Amino acid sequence: KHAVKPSALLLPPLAQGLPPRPRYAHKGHFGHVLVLGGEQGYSGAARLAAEAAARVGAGLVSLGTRPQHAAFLNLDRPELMCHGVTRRDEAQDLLGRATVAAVGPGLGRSDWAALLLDAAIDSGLPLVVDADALNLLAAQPRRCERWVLTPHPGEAGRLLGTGTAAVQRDRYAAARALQDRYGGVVVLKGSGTLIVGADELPRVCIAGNPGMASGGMGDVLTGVVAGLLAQGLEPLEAATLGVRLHAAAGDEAARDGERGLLAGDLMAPLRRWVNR
Ligand code: NPW
Ligand code: AMP
Ligand code: MG
Repeated sequence: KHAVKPSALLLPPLAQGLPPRPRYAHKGHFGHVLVLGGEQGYSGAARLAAEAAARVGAGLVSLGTRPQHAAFLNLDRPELMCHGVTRRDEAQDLLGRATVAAVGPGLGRSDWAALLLDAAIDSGLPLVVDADALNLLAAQPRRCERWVLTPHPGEAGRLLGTGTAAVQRDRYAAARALQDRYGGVVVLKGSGTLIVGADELPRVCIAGNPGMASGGMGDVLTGVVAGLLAQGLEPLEAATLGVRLHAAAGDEAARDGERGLLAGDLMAPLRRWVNR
């Protein structure tokens, strides 16, 4: 019933998604990612997503976060532009300068979080929606064709109202149901990540490893997909290539051992894989 297209298992070479950079290139050619997230206690998630977007080649990366985080979040990564956001017009101002927004890493579920998600949806930009933005979406379902949703099985269970176990019993059916209900492209994460677009048979990524079962790993994937969208890839291609780059980087980083693998360890391998 949920057959996988045989060619899905024979995905094209990793580098095929991104052309070589022209000699005359400047940062404006590679898009501007805005990451929205980083509630008190979870600022690291937004920081990881932002660095990952930069590591796969986005021209510019900004962060919109709680004002108390803006001053320190880019101290060890000054390439990132960090802004405190409290009001809707401040979010709109940042969104107006971005080409892609990634909303959700460490976002929390407060009124502030809902304000940032609403502003991102209303911006008309291509979006990556992850983590707490998915939990907000589960509470107030909406449909959009411009977004890539990246739920783990727990978030998928909330989005479908079925719980984690039902999602894991039939991951193909769950990914398809998510796409039917919410639109766009759905990435159902976990071992054997599925990528589903409208009218498409699911694509599956069998790379990656259990070392990647550690905090912040999904936040890195969010940044990777956003960084690829910023460079002009279509949502389904950005999601597919993003999942594969993330898994390949995770497998390279796991050469030092699966246990103790940290999300930040993927940054250097990501740069190598995106340049292959
Ligand atoms: P169970 O227990 O099996 O029913 P949550 P979160 C399930 C931020 N972070 N296979 C599992 O459910 C994020 O960005 C910040 C099966 C599990 O207990 C978010 O904003 C960090 N089940 C926020 O924290 C680093 C699976 O989901 C539950 C599964 C909350 O995000 C950490 C957990 O999910 C984090 O990224 C699988 N493969 N994967 C930082 N450094 O700032 C997940 N589940 O309750 O949505 O919590 O994912 O930690
Ligand atoms: P999150 O739960 O949002 O932090 O996302 C975790 C990320 O790590 C997703 O991209 C998962 O697919 C990946 N991941 C976690 N555990 C595994 C595993 N056992 N095998 C492959 N990938 C994994
Ligand atoms: Mg996550």
